[in-house]
Amino acid sequence: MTHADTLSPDPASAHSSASPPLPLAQHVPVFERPYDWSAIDAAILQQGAVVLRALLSPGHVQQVNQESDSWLRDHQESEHPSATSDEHSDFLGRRTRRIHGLCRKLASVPALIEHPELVGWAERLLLPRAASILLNSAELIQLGPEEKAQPPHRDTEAWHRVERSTHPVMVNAIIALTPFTRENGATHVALNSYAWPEEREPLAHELVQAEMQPGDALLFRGDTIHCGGENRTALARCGLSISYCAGWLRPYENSYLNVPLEIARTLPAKVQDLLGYALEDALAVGGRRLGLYENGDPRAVLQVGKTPKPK
Ligand SMILES: O=C(O)CCC(=O)C(=O)O
Repeated sequence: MTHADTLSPDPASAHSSASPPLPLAQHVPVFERPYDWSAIDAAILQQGAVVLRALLSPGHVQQVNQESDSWLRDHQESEHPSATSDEHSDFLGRRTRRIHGLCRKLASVPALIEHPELVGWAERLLLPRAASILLNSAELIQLGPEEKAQPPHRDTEAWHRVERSTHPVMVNAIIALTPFTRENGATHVALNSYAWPEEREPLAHELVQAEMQPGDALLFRGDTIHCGGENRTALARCGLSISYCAGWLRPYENSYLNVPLEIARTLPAKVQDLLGYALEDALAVGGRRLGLYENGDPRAVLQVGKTPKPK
């Protein structure tokens, strides 16, 4: 099965001479509260990305910012990319600080990981390709002054053998915790790029920036080409990326290691599921079970006194 069999056509090339080509969207589609989720889902599936105004309240944003500022202040030497290669460190950004393991570092984050609107959205987009969803990563991104633009990429490149299709296998929500502006590196997005051939790279005018106010969120399919922009200001641009993937994929963030079992035990049940303490059970649709603990349900390990011991 090729991409062309399954994906919407490339709007720049798919029209015959009889019908004029569709103009490329100049802006990421924007939705205000009350959200029309069927229109939002359709826009993301068809164009790749949307901006939601005011997903989080100002109070919520303030709480996350207070917690992350305090963590970053108390851990000056950590949370810089200590990536596996120079190339990867360049990709992550030499002037960018990234916090992982947020469930053990920032008290407000578990509620955001299980945010009903985000989880509902992720399930609607991902469950056509899986029996369950997982947290792919929860990452606080502080893009520092003078940071360079990231190379455009698809998050799904991580799973380079998985075919792109009508539904993605991963979705990402980047929540603005400061303004996201053209000058400070608002995320660039190539709309419709989920349907492009692998080798097609975006032209400069095909990358549109998602300008946002604190509390707004950029929601996109993980196979949409995007990148952090260049920060030409003296202040950091801060965002919280919460991404989800199909339950049969290996997530980007290793939550079993980043969130120790004794902390996982204290988290809400839905967050535990999203961290991987639930089976991916595809028996009913002709698949198998994944994520077993001692041949059974991994939830067993969450009971106090059930610390895993080698037998
Ligand atoms: O910071 C951003 O705007 C995007 C970050 C991103 O795409 C990444 O780190 O992979």
